[in-house]
Amino acid sequence: MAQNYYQKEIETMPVLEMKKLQSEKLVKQVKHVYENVEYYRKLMDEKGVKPQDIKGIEDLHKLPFLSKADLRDAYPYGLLAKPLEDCVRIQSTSGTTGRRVVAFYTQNDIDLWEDCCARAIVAAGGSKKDVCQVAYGYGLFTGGAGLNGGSHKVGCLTLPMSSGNTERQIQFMTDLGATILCCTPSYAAYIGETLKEQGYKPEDIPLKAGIFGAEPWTEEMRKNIEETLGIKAYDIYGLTETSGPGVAFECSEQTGMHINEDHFLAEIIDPDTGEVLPEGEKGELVFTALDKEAFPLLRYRTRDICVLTREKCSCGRTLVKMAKPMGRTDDMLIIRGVNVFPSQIETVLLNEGYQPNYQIVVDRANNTDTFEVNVEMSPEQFTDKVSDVLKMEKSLAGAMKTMLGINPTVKLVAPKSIVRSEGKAVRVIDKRRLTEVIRTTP
Ligand code: DLL
Repeated sequence: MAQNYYQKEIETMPVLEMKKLQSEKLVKQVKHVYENVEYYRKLMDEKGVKPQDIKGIEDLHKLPFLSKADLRDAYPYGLLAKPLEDCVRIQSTSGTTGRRVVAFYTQNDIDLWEDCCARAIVAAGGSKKDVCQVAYGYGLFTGGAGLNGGSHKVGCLTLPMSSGNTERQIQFMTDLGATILCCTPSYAAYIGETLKEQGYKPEDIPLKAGIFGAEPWTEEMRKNIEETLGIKAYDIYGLTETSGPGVAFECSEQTGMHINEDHFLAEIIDPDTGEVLPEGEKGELVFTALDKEAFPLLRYRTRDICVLTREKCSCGRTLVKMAKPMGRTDDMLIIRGVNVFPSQIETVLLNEGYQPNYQIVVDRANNTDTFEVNVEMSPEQFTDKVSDVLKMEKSLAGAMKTMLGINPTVKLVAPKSIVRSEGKAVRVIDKRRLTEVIRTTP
């Protein structure tokens, strides 16, 4: 297959040249961060490292890590490296408790982010001749905004659908002849199923490619989506903290995602010791954002478990590849594309006067995640009057929706009916089996 690139010089740059570019950018970025962010200055001072100690990427290991806990501590403005008047946008995702992750962007940050998404669209065969249907959520979530921007940069006719309203998605897709679909893999599967129910065969569907990410998905799921929609399905990875989608993207080889390493310097570390692991070993993915101005990240611990490889790729790109994320080192769940932490549920329960005795059950029915939270009533709260229980469940589900952004089915259960564990409480029963479960840190 003939290859197209969005920024050929970067995407096919010889590795040594790329490392030189990364080194130059890193030196500048560390200086920018040290001079403009007190939080980083403190972290670096505590570790006894000054900007002049960082002469290139070989010195990266000297820098302290940054974690989601730091983002929470520094919320909302503590990690800003540019004056607010230079910032033009925020995007946001769930934090571990009540505080969300808020990322800031200058216009330049948005430009570079959109370039990353444009690279992904072109790698999936996109060009200005395409009609690109963006069915990721718009708003605070980065999926809609990122792919929308990338699609504009490529010059596709962009359909800014946002997620949901599947009937309308199908109507626009078929009436306007969408050729590229961007959404979560589970939503793609759901759209596929609905099309099938409506009597569409893969050859009747105008799509040729899909760019799916934001949650784990298996090779079986890829095969299923490809067959139902008659497309080639490409993976895309990113996180709000690093801008959003487009940190890494798949090419036609479909054997891992190329990291846009001119912007994001990747490391794999041992999640327990913090030691940097050699290429090919499995560990926690850590990113340093080399160009981000407003919300820069040095050695940000993603909690995603992954492997990097630099094997030659037939697409001609020299960018290092990451495997599909293989799990998390924390207890974050991704339900219907939304990040959910059990600690958020606990916060809601305590705020609403419940004890933190609960269990989350996640499953998948008709390609859609089901999300149930069983919560124990205390003896004082207990009632067997059905209408009262329904009212309490509704009110609790509403509070959870406000915190999480998605609606759980809340079931109140009798006091002491959730099995007590003698060790760690089993808070989550995830029946979807999308990744292996790796829990290294409590
Ligand atoms: O999910 C950004 C995104 C939007 C990526 C659209 C791709 C497409 P967050 O809400 O901050 O950002 O969630 C980030 O989602 O740390 C991973 O655990 C998970 N994740 C993202 N992409 C993938 C993927 C967006 N392709 C968190 N495969 C990350 C598996 C993914 N997990």
